[in-house]
Amino acid sequence: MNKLKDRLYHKIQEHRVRTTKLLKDHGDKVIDQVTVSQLIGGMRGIKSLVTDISYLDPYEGIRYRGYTLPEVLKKLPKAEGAEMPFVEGLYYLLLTGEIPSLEEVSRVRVMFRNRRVIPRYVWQVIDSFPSESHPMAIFSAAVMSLQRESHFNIKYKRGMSKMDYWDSTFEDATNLLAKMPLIAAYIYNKLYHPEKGHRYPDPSLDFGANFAYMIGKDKPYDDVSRMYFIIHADHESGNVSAHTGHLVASSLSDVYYSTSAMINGLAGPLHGLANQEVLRWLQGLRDQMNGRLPSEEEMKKYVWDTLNSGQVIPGYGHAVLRKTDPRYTVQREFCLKHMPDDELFKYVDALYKVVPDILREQGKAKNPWPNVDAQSGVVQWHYGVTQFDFYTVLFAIGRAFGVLSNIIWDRALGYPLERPKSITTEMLEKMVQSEPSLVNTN
Ligand code: CMX
Repeated sequence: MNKLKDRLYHKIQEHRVRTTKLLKDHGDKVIDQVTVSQLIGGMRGIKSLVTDISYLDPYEGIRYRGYTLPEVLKKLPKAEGAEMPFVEGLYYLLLTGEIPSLEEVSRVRVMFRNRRVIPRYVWQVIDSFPSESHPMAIFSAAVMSLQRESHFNIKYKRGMSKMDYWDSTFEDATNLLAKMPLIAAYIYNKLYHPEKGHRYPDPSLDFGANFAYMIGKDKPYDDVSRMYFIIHADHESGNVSAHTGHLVASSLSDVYYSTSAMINGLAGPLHGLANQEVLRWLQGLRDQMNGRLPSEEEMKKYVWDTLNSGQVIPGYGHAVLRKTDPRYTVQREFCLKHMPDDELFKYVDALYKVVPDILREQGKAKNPWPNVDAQSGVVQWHYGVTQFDFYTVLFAIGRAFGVLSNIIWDRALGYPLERPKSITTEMLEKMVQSEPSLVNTN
């Protein structure tokens, strides 16, 4: 067994006892109540999932394994001269809850490097897509096509103990994670730089630096990649992409099916695709201004026009957060250091000054503050990744770390098939009439 897997197994054995005890001693304890508005309103806030990989506090933002993002970025080992840590170290942290040493990260790097081989049929699947296809559709299909490589499926068919599900899931997850940047880079080069062709990975480079190399970007884009993959990795289990991955995997579909489904959920404009929408919306403003920076009044008018036409302001608001997203702040600080004079960055910064007040005045959004997507496209644009429909693919690579770490743990702890109960509107109407306490909105 490799060192990471060894450590993970140790953690799993410790944790199984806790889950078993909770179920055995407290299985009937009530944790939450459900209101009618939650039932009709997308299940907002109902405590109905368990994960130890990350926790999202509405005011503080995300913590991975108890660490805030600034702590994660500070504590995880870095390459010499790098500003951002190795993404491989994040995988170790998400899986085990421990900050790895440089040596432990080196071992994970070798493990990823040895799994970078992509079967030829994956390139053929990508090549068969029309060039106008959205990169998220191509990415999802390419991941899906790898399904025949699943170790979990082979072992399941042969007959495998439930206690061992996590092991082959770990193998599948690690294989897929190692391959995702290569697939994404191939899609990028094919769609946007066909004249340059495919670039093979550089075995000397880490996850983030190799991705930068494969899409032809110089420093500091290696740090941009690392930052991007790390900050997008997880946002606890209820968001659409994480929940989709978990749900699909709960039927014992393998990680290829689950990750492809996760990518499809992320591709919606209310979720990961918002990073592309922000850029599209900002371009609209820039076009109206003929390239000059708008005055505060002009900016306010653009925001109000968007709202009055019934559209949302992309990159603002959140289902859980009630303050500025720390993922926005991490990127903003990177921008202030590396690109303070960037024109788009100035637009985004100017928007930060006007949008929250307008959303408050409109009175609909519960959270008027920016989320991660308000800032991330600007960083990519600055370093020449101007094809904004590609941004969500980058988000998906990062998100796969959290989703796959969760699926490994789901299997380790024997989480069952997910199956909430639904009722009809008529039943609901009858229930609220006969049981007034059910409509208590406290
Ligand atoms: N602009 C305009 N209206 C907004 C808004 C925004 N940025 N954010 C919320 N609202 C509106 C909602 O559309 C809703 O309106 P209705 O009552 O007419 O349906 C109302 O305010 C209440 O919504 P909420 O409870 O504050 O927010 P939700 O939990 O329903 O939705 C989210 C959260 C993110 C979908 C929403 O804020 C939004 O659409 N934001 C813009 C898209 C975006 O940036 N998405 C990315 C989120 C991060 C990510 O997942 O990547």
